[in-house]
Amino acid sequence: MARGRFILLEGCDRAGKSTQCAKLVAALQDKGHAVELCKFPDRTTTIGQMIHAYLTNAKELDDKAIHLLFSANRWEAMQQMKRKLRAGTHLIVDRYAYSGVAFSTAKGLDLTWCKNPDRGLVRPDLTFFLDLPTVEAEKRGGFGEERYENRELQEKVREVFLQLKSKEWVMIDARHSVPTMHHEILKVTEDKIREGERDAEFAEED
Ligand code: 2DT
Ligand code: MG
Repeated sequence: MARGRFILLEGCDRAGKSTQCAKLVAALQDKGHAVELCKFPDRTTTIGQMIHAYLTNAKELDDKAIHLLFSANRWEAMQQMKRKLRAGTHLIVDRYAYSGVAFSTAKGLDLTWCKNPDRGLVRPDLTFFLDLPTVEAEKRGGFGEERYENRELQEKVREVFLQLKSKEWVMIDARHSVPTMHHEILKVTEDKIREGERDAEFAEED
């Protein structure tokens, strides 16, 4: 059996990541795939509740301490994510370590220091970056409710994201309509899933 694929959607706030993740999960389920959604930060755990308190301004934390909590929130999910991937379940992931590095570096922490705690986490097989100019993000509903949701920081975050970008990233113009983006994301994801299935077949023939 083919290992599940780890599909990551990254991007700035209000780019439509959560909408696209939900649509991708539903479309793959419809086509008969085993697929689950993961979201970071996962606010349901004890660590996630501390992160939530910080993001909603109920709690103050040192920049390095909150960075490590975001990373710990990924590490605490690792065993379960690996088990699911091994069992053939595809994971659609809403934010991951790139967000961790982009936000903390934008706040002024050292880039290499920020990358270190996430070293060794399971790597995505495919990364989409939903790119949206900050002025467009600001026009969308809800901007400004949580910590980090201001133009100055968002612009820096986007710059760091674009600095982290590798040639494997699939760039999605988030100014496009929801269905247009979905169509493209689904097509590239299905190609990646087929590639994984082909690799598994060849491995069996060996
Ligand atoms: P959501 O709006 O997607 O719930 O994110 N963030 C996220 C970090 O600073 N570091 C991280 O490692 C992650 C995963 C981005 C809430 C905010 O948390 C930021 C926005
Ligand atoms: Mg948010």
